[in-house]
Amino acid sequence: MIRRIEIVRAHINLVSPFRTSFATEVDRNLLYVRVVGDDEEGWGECVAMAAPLYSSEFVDGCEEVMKRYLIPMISSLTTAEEFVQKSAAIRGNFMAKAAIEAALLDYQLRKASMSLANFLGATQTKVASGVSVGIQPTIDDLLRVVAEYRADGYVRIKLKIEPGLDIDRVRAVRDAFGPDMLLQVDANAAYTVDDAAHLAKLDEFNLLLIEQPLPEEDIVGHVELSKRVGTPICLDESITSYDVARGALDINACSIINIKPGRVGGYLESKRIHDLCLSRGVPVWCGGMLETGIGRAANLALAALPGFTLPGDTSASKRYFTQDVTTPFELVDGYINVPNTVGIGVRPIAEVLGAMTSRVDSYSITK
Ligand code: OSB
Ligand code: MG
Repeated sequence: MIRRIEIVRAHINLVSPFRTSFATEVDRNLLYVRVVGDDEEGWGECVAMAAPLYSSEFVDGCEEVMKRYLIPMISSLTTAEEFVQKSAAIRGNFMAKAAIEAALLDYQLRKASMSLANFLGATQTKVASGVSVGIQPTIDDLLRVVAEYRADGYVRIKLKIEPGLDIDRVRAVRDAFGPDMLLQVDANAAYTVDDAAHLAKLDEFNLLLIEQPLPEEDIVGHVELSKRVGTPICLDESITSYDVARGALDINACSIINIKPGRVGGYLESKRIHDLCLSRGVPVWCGGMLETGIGRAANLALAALPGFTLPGDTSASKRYFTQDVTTPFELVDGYINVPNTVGIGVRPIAEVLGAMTSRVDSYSITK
């Protein structure tokens, strides 16, 4: 029986600033959900950023939605599946819902002695890892950073781009690392459909994909862009649910999807999107939101499903943090092992989390 839900607020620094077209992140403002039962507990990580710059959600807003609307929906016997059904009445707020769903899943799967990977239908025991490279001050910096990640063993490089820091950056990396390196770009919605001819200049670099070139709401713009650019278009921000994914594929807005559990409201919804894409032969890959080990563990379980045929942004802990909150995830020959014990397979290390924690709020479950 679930006795209480805790919201744990904490802080962690990134090993280096991460610049995208929308912000420069130097740290993570963390929110964990802890489901505490009689003899088991479950953990989930909220992926929302401190400010609503990637999507409309932000971490303090997620906490407010959790405490006012989502936690009151939970009773002592609520399952993750029931929570997803009930919380559908609350519109949007995917990242807030996903963190609670993840904690409930971890809790119930631990009680059932099953791993999240098995529960979701994983077919791999390790997943190939890519790395997302932030916008660097200069091309020399970029080449140095990419060389370091290649030396670490990352099998795919993703370059963040924005208008003015795009074609030349990609050309420099392609020239330096050769035609065989798996390479893709992510614009985080920084362009408009009028930039189609400009983005088509990326076609000569044989990229795996261009991720989210246009704004979240401009799904129809991506249809037009897909016709004018040869490189496959992949959607990230725009795909907020199974229904949106189905519609985007129906109208040919994209040919690849980045699945981020936080962005679509959870692992169960992610699985549905995966199954849809697998049935249609559409490749998917697992995105990231600079998660610590709690969110990373669950993402690795998802990324082990058979439709995840492209390397994800599931990088090793040390790419982000000097000391992760869990046992660190490590890259071995370009792969990261999928946790295969029970639930998400990891727990925060008490002393590490304790030192990072600013506040814990506890909500008793009495119904
Ligand atoms: O667009 O994929 C993105 C990080 C934060 C917010 C959005 C994105 C990203 C990344 C890094 O690209 C993914 C990761 O390594 O976790
Ligand atoms: Mg992205």
